[in-house]
Parts: sequence; structure tokens; C-alpha cells
Amino acid sequence: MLGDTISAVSTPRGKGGVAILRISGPQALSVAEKVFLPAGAHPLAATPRTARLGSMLAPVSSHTGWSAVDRGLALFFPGPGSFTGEDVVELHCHGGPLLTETLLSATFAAGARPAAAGEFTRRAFLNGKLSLTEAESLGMLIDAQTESQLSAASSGLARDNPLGKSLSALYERLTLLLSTAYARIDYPDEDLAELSDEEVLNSLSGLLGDLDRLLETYRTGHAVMEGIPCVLCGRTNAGKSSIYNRLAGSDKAIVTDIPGTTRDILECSVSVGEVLLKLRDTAGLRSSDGSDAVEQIGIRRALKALDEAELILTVVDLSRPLDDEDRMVFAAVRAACDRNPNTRALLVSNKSDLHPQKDLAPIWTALGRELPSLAVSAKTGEGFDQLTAFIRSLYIDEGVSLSSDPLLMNARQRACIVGAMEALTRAQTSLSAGYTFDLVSADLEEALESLGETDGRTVNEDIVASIFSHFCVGK
Ligand SMILES: Nc1nc2c(ncn2[C@@H]2O[C@H](COP(=O)(O)OP(=O)(O)O)[C@@H](O)[C@H]2O)c(=O)[nH]1
Ligand SMILES: [Mg+2]
Repeated sequence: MLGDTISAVSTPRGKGGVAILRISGPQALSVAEKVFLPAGAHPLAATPRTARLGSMLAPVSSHTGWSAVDRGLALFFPGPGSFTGEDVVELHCHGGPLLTETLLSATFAAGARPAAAGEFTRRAFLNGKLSLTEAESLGMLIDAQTESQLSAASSGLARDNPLGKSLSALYERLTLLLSTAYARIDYPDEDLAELSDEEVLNSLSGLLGDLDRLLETYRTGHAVMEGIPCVLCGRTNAGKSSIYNRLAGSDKAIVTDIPGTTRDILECSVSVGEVLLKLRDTAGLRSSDGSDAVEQIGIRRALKALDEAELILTVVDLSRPLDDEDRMVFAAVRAACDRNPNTRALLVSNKSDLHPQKDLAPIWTALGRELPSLAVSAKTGEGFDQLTAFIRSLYIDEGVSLSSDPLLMNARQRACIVGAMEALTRAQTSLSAGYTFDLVSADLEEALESLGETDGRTVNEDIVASIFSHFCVGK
């Protein structure tokens, strides 16, 4: 796989001023020399990392042989000092879709093959140019929808990036522990080990403490990078769609006073402070009388959305007395929270412009629990600053700087750290119970492997394949 030469268009499809084709692999230069004829006396190979003007050549059916189809730039980056670690050539041509396709086909005719999604970055990883966490940050840099995502993603890619540094330090400490364990196993009678038993135990609990602090950053990392699935639920006409529109900053949902206006689920991404809310507006939970078949499907979807949410905004309209529909909503919220202990629910009492602050006791009775509650008016905007501040406070740790602290940014990274912690906890238990180092070393090895999978220094092929398949072709 790594021995061949790949090529792809790295800029998005469609018309543009400029398009960039990238060629990587041992034949990159010879492929480029067939499709690019530099102006001037020097061949491309003689001028590494320098933009060269020249003609782009391709086989055109109306002519025999190859002919010039464009004038543009070529840059040659000799490996290993390139993005992928291999020889790379970039061709900058004009951004016409047919022109770009024609030049791409010319690179194939010249000996390259089409790159798979993420294959350039995958090669960079396999050649040691990027760690897995850096590759994930790069993916996030391209996908970023919020400023906070951008800030955390670029910090994750920086030279000496905080997560990479922190993982390396943890890896080193764990390696030292393991070498101590090996010394004890191989030379039980000699004092070769670098650490005493007590020091090993201290070191283990220190490591566990530091891993736990790193793990805690996932609360923020998850909210910023992966986003929080959040659902608006409540009876018909409580004002869910109006709240959705206010949070979204535009009239995405239809708002009327006709009950049952929202039928299907609407979704949008909204940034609330640093939090990316994946917000969903749902149909009210009316009982079957008064609603038709389409609305019934909407209601089923709303119930499913409740189960998928990590944050439930339970909307009530206190300008009217509670009714059976409110009680149905409360029962559904309660059931969803019972099924998913990590789900948080808020009570959002809407239409505060129409009513003074009310006693919430009947709601707590009907809900069977007290929720954090906020009064808002989707009509006037009152209370929304408090609502967004509250949501932010649920997920964002003020002590974590997105631009300079290590941050676990996805569930995969979290799972690796959890795996390492579980193995270290087993080692700690065994050692405290007086078990021999043979047993402890197996757990330490497992912890080391799990820790190493976080940044990819120990490789799991399936995970690597899955990460890079999410990139676009040409990246
Ligand atoms: N006075 C007032 N009316 C509101 C407020 N929020 C929504 N409404 C009105 O309540 C009705 C139902 O709103 P809508 O957002 O469609 O409710 P949904 O069925 O829960 O999605 C509409 O006529 C809205 O204009 C509010 O905060 N104050
Ligand atoms: Mg609605």
C-alpha cells in the first residue's frame, strides 16, 4: 500500500480561482514531470519547496499525445520533510471542474492511483509525521463550526501540543514503572529496580490522579468538539419552536398558535458560549385524540429524541394551568432521565412576559423531581442570557483553556484513558494485596498499550482505518 503513489484533488469540487492537486509517493516526481513542464532551465527536482511556473499537460482526445491545457504552479516537497513524509508534488491549476478532472486523470495516466479518503493524512501518521490525536485535531480543524472548535483544534495541532506533551509524559512515567516491575521479575534478589514497592504504589496513585484530571477534560472537550444532543420538549403551543428559533438566531421552525404545527423533528447546531448544542425541536406530546396519523409519528419521534438527548429542555407555558399534556411530557422526561443517568434536564418556563413568577411546586409534584429552572420569554428574549449561561456552566470547566491545556476531544480518546485507568487500578489493587510483580506487570503492560493507543504510538489497525475514513479525499 505505502509503496505506490497516490493523487487527488485537495480543494473542494466546483469552480474556483485555483484548484490544488496533490501527488504523494515514491513516483510523485516522475508523475509530476509527465503532467508539468516547468518554464526555465531547471527541472522541478532541482528546486524543492519552490513555486515553479509551467505548463500543465494532459492527454486530450482531439490531439495526438499530450498537450498543454493550463499554465500554473508546481511545488516539489522531497520526503521525509513533507506533509506525508513521502515525496509530494502539489499542482496549482485554475479551478475549473473539467480542467481539474482532466489533470487528475493525467496523473493517473502518468502512474499515480486515486487516493482514498484521508489517505494523505493516514500516510503522514504511518510515517510518524502526525500522531493520532494530531490527525483528529486536523480533521476537526477542517470540520470546525465554532470558534472554540477552531481554537482547540489548532492547539491540538501545534508543535508541542498540550495533549501530546501530557500523553508523552504519562507514557514515560508508566514505562519507568514497567521497567521496575521487569527488574523485580528478572532479578528478584538484586536491588536493580529503580523504585521501591512504596514508590511504585505512590507512583501508581500519582499516575491515576493525573489520568483522572485528563479524563475530566472530556466533559468540556465533548461539549466543545462533539457537541451536546439537546432536545426541546413540551406540550403543543408551549413555545418550543419559538425558543428553538431564538437559540438558532433565525426563523428556522414554523411558529403558529395552531396546535400540532411542528410535526417532524428539526435539527440545527448552535453555539452556546463554547458549547456546541445539537438542538432538536420536536412535536408536542398530545394524546391521540385531536392529532392525526402524521402528528402521531412526530410524537413517536419526539419520544425517541428524548432518549437520544444529553440535555432536555422541558418547556412549560405557565400562563395556562398545567394540563394532561404537560403531565405526559413530564412522565416522558422522567422516563428518559431514569433510563439514561447522564441525561440532564432543565425546566424552561416560557412566556414569562404573560405571567409573573409562579410557584413551581405543582410541577415538581407532577415531575417527581426538582429540575434546575429558568423563566424565559421567547417573544421578548428575556431570560435567554441566563439560559445560555446555565447551559454553558453545565459543560464548560473554567479551569480548562482550550488553547493551552490538554483536552480529550472525542469518545475514542476518552475510552483509551479509561482503559489505561482500569488496568492501573487493577495493578494498584494487586500490589497492595501483596501479589507478585508478574501479575502486576501484565496490568501495567495493558495500561501502557491503552495509553499508547490514544496518540497512536501503539497501533490498532481497525481504529486507524476508522479515523482516516472520516476525512475527505485529498486530505
Ligand atoms: N406571549 C408569548 N407568546 C409566545 C411565546 N413563545 C411562543 N409564543 C406563542 O405561542 C404560540 C405557540 O408557539 P410555538 O413556538 O409554535 O409553540 P410549540 O408548539 O411549542 O412549538 C405562538 O403563537 C407563539 O407566538 C412567549 O414567550 N410569549
Ligand atoms: Mg412547534
